[in-house]
Amino acid sequence: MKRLTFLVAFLLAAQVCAQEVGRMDELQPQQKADATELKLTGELSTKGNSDFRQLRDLCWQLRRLDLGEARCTDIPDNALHSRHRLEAVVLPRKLRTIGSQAFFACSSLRELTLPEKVESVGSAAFSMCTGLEQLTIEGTPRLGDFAFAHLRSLRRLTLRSAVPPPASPTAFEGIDRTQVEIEVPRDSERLYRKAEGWARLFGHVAASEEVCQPERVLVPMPARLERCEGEALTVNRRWEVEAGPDLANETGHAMRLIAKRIFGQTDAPKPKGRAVLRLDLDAALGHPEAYTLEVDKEGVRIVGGGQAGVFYGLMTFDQLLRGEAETRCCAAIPWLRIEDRPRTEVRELMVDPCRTFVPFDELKAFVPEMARYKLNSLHLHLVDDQAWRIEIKAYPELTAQASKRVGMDDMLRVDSGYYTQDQMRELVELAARYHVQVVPEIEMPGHEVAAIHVFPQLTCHAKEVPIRTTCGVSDELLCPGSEFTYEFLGKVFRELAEVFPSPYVHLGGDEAGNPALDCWTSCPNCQALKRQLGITTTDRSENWRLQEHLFNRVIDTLRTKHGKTPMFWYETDFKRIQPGCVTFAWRHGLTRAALDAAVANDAKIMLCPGEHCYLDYPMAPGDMPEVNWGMPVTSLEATYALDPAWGMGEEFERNNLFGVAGTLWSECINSPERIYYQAYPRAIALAEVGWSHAAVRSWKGFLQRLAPAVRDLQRRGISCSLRYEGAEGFEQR
Ligand code: TNX
Repeated sequence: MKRLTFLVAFLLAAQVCAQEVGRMDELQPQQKADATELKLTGELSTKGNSDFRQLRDLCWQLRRLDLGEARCTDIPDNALHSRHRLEAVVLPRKLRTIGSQAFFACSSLRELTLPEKVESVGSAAFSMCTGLEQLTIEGTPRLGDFAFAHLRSLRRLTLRSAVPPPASPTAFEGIDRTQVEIEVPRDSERLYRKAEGWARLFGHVAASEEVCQPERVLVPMPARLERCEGEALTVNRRWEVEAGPDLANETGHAMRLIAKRIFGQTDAPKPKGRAVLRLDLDAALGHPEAYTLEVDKEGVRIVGGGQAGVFYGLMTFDQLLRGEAETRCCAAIPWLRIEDRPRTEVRELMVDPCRTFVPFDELKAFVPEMARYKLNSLHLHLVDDQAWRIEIKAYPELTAQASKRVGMDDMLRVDSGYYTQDQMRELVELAARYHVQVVPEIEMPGHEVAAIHVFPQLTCHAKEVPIRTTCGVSDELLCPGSEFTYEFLGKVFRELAEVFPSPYVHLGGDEAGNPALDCWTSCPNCQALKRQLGITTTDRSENWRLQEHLFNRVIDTLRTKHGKTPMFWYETDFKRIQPGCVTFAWRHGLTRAALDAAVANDAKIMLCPGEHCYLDYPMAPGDMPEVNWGMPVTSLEATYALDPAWGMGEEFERNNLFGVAGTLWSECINSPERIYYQAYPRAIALAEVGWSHAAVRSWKGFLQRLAPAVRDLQRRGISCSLRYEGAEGFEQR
């Protein structure tokens, strides 16, 4: 009877959807954007701008999807990645394979049936489908790593096959089995209990016996790692944290870390004996981020050059406990001594909440993850042509009129939201606890269409422009010949200075029109300013001096009034750079020119060359974002290959190198989970580039040490791209 009710409920749920078409190409763009229920019956494509990519990225309101009659045997990787609104899906009857992360974080899905012919379910295919209550598996598909991880709401699992499907031991990771009713064919339960991958779900968990091999698991690689004589320290103990003064924050991290890794394992046997995690400060280490970590029979001792050093020692300890990440925590750690310190000062990720808004809680969640790998700077790109995302009290119109739009290229979706100043203070405070600084960016003179839309007088001829809904470069620029521009920027930067304590402010400076700075040529105010500055030409040739004037005035205010160091994206139009500024080398192929300019002008340089550091680009051909504005590929190996000194030698590194940064421009990143997918694992490669000294780096070693980090990401329900050679399952696909 119960089953009948389910069947009726399911049929109702799957009831023929309102709109029925063969393939997506039969629908108009607006129909895709409006669709809430779709039934596709044709032969579905899986590559490029495929039916699946369109379902995922264009049908942003889709709630029910019926593919039952579709001619489709393979659902590609990431097919409906993070479609939070999707409530019901009927899978194609002829389906054979489901790709990795195909339904990752489809958090509104309630029930699901895997048809009988399905042969394999890729890794993390349904991970984080946190609303899924009922799952039925008709046949015997191979269930990949973390395929159904974190199904927190799962209450009923029905398995129709008498023979257990071959399952990875992690396939059902993070499921509270006391909440799940499992139904298997009569007389099969014994088989399931014994079968690989199922034992865990049926209640048997073998404790880990792993003795951590630090050389194989730490990332970024520490400067020195030495094994010591002695029997490995068993981990299952009663841990106590002892700390010297001024380490309250780090003590909190230490206790949380122990609770997450060691305690709280439901099946762990009683702890045996005591162990101490001792934390101390010692300025003699010579760098606030330096630390030493020792393991012996008493426990673990971490000494930091400053609080950040102690924190990084803890992050290393966490990785030792995680070991190979076959389980959450290893059994023992060998006696050892680590001496570690960073190679570069600033190791940064840039997040772009303009093209796609990042809800505040998701933005906060990004910080602890980057801090695990000793990344220490979060750069927030708060303003662009497509949106203004930060509350400015002097100009409430900015967020009121420019933080909501419909459309980002072919995705006709609503994108709205902004951060209040209080939220930003909260972010700054949270980030500080993880030793991450938050650097705000306000673009000038280009990438400012959102502000110009609100205040046309910011641009030449007070031109009225709509908020931009496509990617690319806009020709409307802030007008350097108008006093209002300076008044506006002055007020904006004053408020920012009160919210963000970081000593740095980023001023943008990139892609100011095409041809560059041309908007100023026909403007009477700009021409008047030229005359004032003694510039005799009226064409575009010396417009760079207007840009210099604009920057100099703003830089002067930032330095004298707010004590800030300005940063900007390097363009060849910056003919002179003020000493002490930080320039970002980002343009593909222009790194050497940017470095030479920085050295010649006694400026610092942040290395984020597109060919290594643009994490918005796909990691391999066909990886997300499959449809984009023509991005090249930035492979994991390319990111890892970055030399932060760019072959310029030690003197450059000492005097001019500021750090390394990875960018996550969000034109094509349309969900928070996809930010992680783009960032990881390349952000881990970048972390090693920035932290580890050349002598301890090796690509092969990195790949080996990355595998446990990736497994741990998956275990914690975080999305990441597996499109790199050496990743589990990469070869087959
Ligand atoms: C160039 S990088 C830009 C951004 C885009 C990005 C896309 C830079 C300083 N400017 O406005 O979002 O390319 O990859």
